[in-house]
Amino acid sequence: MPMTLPALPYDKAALEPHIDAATMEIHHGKHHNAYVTNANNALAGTKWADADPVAIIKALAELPDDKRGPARNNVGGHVNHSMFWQLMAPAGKGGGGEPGGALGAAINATFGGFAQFKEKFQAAGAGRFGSGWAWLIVNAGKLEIASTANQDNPLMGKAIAGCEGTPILGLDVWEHAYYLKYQNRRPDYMAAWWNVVNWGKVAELYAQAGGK
Ligand code: MN3
Repeated sequence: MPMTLPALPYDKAALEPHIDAATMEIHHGKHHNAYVTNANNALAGTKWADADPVAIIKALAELPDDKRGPARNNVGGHVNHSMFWQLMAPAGKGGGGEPGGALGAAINATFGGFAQFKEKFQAAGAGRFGSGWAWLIVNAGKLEIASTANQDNPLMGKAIAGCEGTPILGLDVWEHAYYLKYQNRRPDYMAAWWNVVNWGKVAELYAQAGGK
């Protein structure tokens, strides 16, 4: 089956005031939708047309030369955004707070505490020049913070993305993710975003990724 735009798991206004409804509507309905359309157009008629999007971005090296760039950008964009919506929830209703359990313990052990983790994660987002993503990944069972350019994803591997591992948390730092409400103030957007992070989902991904 070709790729399809997944529905948002909450109303477009549900993340207010941290992420505004107009941004969510355009980000999901226009930007994400364009990645889906462009990905399907690029891969139509190839054996990759009906493949699992995650499998495609893990296998970019195997794609025909003329499909690799479009797939990197557009299947990457589809995978990244499909995950991003799931990683958020309305503040106080699944969003915000601090991670507990094995994930909370691993964050404390790896980064020295939740506050230190947030600081390092935001630094990765602030340090990404232009467009890209900040990530918390599991690499060989260990937590790492990374960032990628454009729609690259750590699952693409080090040679392409500059880092490798399984992402369990990702923050979109493209201007389209925050410009309507925050204009040039990316740090303010990143600081507000913690109020809507769905730590239950992150913990689930941490367990699936073999975090320990
Ligand atoms: Mn985006």
